[in-house]
Amino acid sequence: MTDPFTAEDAAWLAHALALAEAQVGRTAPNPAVGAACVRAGRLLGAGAHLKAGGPHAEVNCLAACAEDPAGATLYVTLEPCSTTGRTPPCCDLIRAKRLGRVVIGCLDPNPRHAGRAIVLLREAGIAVTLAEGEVAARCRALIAPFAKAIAQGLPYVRLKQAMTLDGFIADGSGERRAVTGPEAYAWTQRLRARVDAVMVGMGTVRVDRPSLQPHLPGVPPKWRVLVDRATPPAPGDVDAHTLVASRDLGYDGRDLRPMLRALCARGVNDVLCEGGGRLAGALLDEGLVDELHLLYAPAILGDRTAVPGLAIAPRTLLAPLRLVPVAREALGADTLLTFRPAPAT
Ligand code: AOF
Ligand code: ZN
Repeated sequence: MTDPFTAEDAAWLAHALALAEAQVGRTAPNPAVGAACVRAGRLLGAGAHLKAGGPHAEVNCLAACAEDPAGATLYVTLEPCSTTGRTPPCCDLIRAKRLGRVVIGCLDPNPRHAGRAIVLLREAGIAVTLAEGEVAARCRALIAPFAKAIAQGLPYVRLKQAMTLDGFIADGSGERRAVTGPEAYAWTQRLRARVDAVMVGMGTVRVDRPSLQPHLPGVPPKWRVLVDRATPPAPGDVDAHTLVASRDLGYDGRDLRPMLRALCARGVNDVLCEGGGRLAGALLDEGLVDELHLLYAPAILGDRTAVPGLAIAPRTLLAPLRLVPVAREALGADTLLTFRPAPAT
């Protein structure tokens, strides 16, 4: 008999999920995970995984319980680990603390653990429920970058481009000024805080000198990845948090895939590309992009010398690069459109 996943379970798991979501962008190369321990509708304790190499969410949650959690239900957004990594297996702790039931948000894509907790815990007489529905989908979405990195050795790639309605990121003057407004800027800061690294082409560094760091209190610095195809970085472009693609990631000036593999091997699961147009185009042409965030300002340049934001290899209307819309949002006067590339047919 498996215990059903109830509406009350969904609410407690959502509580654990909120704790995990607050840690996104801080736990690389590990996933963000949250946990809550509940008895008879009452929260005994909760916790999240705060840092790679540190205690897992289950450990922090059970340590936070003011009373003995024996017989209680543990809600955890990711399947508990079952072998020793940098920290001991959480399944052992769950057994030792004699929890009565464990509700799991999603299975661990890590082959060391995948599905094993369910068997191990049930063998120990602990009821196990796998979440379903919307909250389960949110638990999976939360660890999508971790899952891709584990399965493919490649980071989850987000592409952000702020453009005019006719798809330009700058006019032909060679100067760079902000295309979109303050709300879009604030949104970009929050996105940067959630990823593990921010990547740009050297051309963008030359004209823009972006700091690429989220300027938000309490957010640790991110890797800045400079993709140097033709232009080498100047000493002033590089700081302690900079990775130069040719120097640090074996970039040969052409194939981006091996460069991204090397970035993943450095513990980056989630990377945000912020331009320029040719790097964005090359990532799209190589099929390396997982999510596109296109910010459109209500402005048109119509200038043939202006800089296109998505310089992919030209296609025809019969075979354009197809995208699947995911979300639309107004950011002040600007519009944020989020897409995923359509699966190849
Ligand atoms: C975490 N935090 O809360 C959970 C994880 O090297 P370790 O011991 O930290 O183990 C990392 C693996 O543990 C990770 O790849 C994932 O499969 C599993 N679960 N990891 O960092 C957590 N529950
Ligand atoms: Zn664990």
